[in-house]
Amino acid sequence: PFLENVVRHPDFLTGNYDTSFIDTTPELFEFKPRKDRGTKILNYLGNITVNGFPEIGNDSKPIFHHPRKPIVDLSGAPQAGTKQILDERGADGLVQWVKDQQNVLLTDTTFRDAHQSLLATRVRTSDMTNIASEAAHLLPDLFSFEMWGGATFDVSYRFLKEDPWQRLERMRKQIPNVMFQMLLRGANAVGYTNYPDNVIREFVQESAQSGIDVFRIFDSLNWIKGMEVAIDEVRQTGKIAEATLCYTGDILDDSRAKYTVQYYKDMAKELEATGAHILGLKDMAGLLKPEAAYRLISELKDTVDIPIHLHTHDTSGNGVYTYARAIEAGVDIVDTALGSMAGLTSQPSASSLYYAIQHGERAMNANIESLEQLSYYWEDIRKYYQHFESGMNSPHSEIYVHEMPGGQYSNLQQQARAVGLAERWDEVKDMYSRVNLMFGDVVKVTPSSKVVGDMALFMVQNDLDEQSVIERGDTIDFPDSVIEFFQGYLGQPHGGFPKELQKVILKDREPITVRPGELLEPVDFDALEEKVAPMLERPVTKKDVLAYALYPKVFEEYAATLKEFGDVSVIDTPEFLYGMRLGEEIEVTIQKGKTLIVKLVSVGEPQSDGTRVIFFELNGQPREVIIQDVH
Ligand code: 3PY
Ligand code: ZN
Repeated sequence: PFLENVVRHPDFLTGNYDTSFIDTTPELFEFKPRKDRGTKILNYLGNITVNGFPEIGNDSKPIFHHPRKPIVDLSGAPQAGTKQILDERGADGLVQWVKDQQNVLLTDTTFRDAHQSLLATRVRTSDMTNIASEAAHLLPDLFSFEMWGGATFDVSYRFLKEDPWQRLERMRKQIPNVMFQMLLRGANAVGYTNYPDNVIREFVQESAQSGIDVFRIFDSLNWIKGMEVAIDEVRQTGKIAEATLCYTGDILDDSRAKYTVQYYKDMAKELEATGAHILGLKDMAGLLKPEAAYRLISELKDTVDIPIHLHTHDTSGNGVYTYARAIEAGVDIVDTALGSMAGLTSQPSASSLYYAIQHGERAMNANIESLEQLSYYWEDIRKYYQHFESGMNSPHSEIYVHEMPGGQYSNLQQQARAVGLAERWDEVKDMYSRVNLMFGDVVKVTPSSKVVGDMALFMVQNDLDEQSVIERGDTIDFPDSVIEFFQGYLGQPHGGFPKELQKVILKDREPITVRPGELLEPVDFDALEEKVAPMLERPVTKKDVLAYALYPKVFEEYAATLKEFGDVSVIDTPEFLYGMRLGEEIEVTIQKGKTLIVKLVSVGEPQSDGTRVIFFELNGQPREVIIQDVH
């Protein structure tokens, strides 16, 4: 099919090509869908209708009304924004532009952290692309859209069975005017463990080429060595390196001497010297109290020359107040989410902040009507994902005690449910803070937060406490993530590891103290490509190979689903998660201009071999598929 595409391409036919033809003509890789695409989709729909979505089960399908969308004239290009400034003036020009702004700038996190923190990262690409053009027209004044990275990468393959690179590329086409921002976990990329340097470098290159402009780079232990390779590579792409310090503890609490204002100032200076274009201050759990924000931002503004970008979570309910104080202290950019996707474990609401600072000296440049209109859309979309809500429905000031990142709360809760600890969730939260102290009071953010969470679950499950871990530790097999952490494979914590506990956990394993990337062999991408090729029914791309390098098993399972059901990202979310009702008729657009009309006619009784025949109409023609009923 590739050759067919080449010889039929108009540029090829007219001789208008050179050796870059293949690189500059991506449509050559868009093959005609295989004939059985419709059948694959019917198989998916039949399967979910009979067996339920793996994490939802056979709940009957709720009635969803059509999401409300703002009426926007999409015929012209959206107003130029930060993307054009970056493209025209380069990274340094963009930084200068930020410094010249009097008003506070906003990053909208609705497409990434907001749903990572409220809905276990489950929002699908189609629900984003369905509103992306409107967002580009309505929010041209944003600093950026945070729309990629963090947990969205693996969750996309693992649970949504869709390609995160496609999300990035599709969104980029629809939003040409505002910078795209991603969260990159330093040497852990978008994973939970350190990767070889060449994986980090290639990943940054590929992400930049696919549309990322701002890389928020952090290390889960605030270990600068773990961020250096990523910062260096981002600078080489000409994009923005937002090197980040993670906030933990409480600078105003004298009894907690480990993470002081001086600690953050020293780190900020070092990040600036390492090449940061922007200093990120990442308050992943929402621990930065309003007065602490005023103090810290004021001191950091006096310490570095680069702009400061603050990220918080609203778990305590104090988020807008924290931002208001940070804005008074001179913070340049803050992260907010659209109202209906804001608050609690997510970011503070953009529209609430709008009113809070409306008549102040640094009011934001946003149209409140636009923010509200887009919020209505997400209010409706959020209902699709109700099963993934954490159940938290009021502010939790206990966050100041357990210190759990907003992005982890709903995910850890889901993990606890999966191992039968749903009833003991309060104990898990309490154990989380005790494990933090056992570990020496560490920065908790992915993946170090996952290690703390894994250990907390493990201890509750096995009825262990601090003392029994030490006393009986030599007979206990600790979770792999905990062992790797104490081996130094996530880097070195500030102040080192608690020695006694480290010995108990490692037994006769030797810890490392150097950067793990110095010990890991570079990945052989050609060898991986050969492994990946047979998994796919299309040519392998660098993106597939990178995904496989980061998550071999997850990618393999994704590829298997792709073979069985085709590209399921084209199915609307209600059907994707809940299947179809008897008599229901839906449309599935499998490619531009090609829409399938699918009607569920009947579901047959189970046969002796456990299968059922499902009767559909596909574009008016009767079709049946046979589904194994797993109940
Ligand atoms: C992530 O790493 O995914 C986070 O959001 C951490 O806060
Ligand atoms: Zn966050």
